[in-house]
Amino acid sequence: MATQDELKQQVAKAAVEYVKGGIIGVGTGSTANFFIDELAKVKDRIDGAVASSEATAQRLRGHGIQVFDLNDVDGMEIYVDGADEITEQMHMLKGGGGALTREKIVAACAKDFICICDQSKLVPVLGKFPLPVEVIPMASEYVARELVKLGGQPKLRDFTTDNGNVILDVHGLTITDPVALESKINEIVGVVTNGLFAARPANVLLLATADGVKTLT
Ligand code: ABF
Repeated sequence: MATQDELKQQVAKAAVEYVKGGIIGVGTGSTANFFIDELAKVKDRIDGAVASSEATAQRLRGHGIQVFDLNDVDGMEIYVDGADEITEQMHMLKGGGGALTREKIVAACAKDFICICDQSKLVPVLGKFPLPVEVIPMASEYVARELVKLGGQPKLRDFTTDNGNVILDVHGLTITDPVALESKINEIVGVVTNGLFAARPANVLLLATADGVKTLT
């Protein structure tokens, strides 16, 4: 039976099929890292990449892939990234790695979001994985109180984002309407972004299973 890392590698290889050229948006996390390693093998096919975190930028550069500033790029055909949870409706919960804001920005500039996951990430309802919310540091206590009113139990992560902000991980949510909750949390003053990627869901889910990589669209 394949290990979780082998599954991640399989799905990373499958994602390379979607790389046709131009500039590629690249996510963050262990599955995205496998994708970067596979992307390096076809780097002559592309002009470069836009990274969703400093860690990803460093790994891309380490492979000799040119990293572009998002402001120097008109748009991208694809953004490839993992998720902490995803539903069959393609709604995602992301940000366990703390890069949610840049991930959402880079994803917004891409025509298609290709989500790469192993089968453990596919869930019927989002929320078992704590929902990350990036917050301006001075607002963290206020935002935490507002999140409690929404039924969550926020915990401050011991972490500073690439943008110099903090993250509240919200436990105890059963997210039956991710589109509505994404917008509601974003309306709290002091919130930069939350880890629900539902208003802009994935276009393609490549899911590594024991029976091979499945494609959901
Ligand atoms: C990024 O990486 C994040 O949004 C998500 O938190 C994480 C998934 O990491 P991994 O691929 O290591 O499980 O996509």
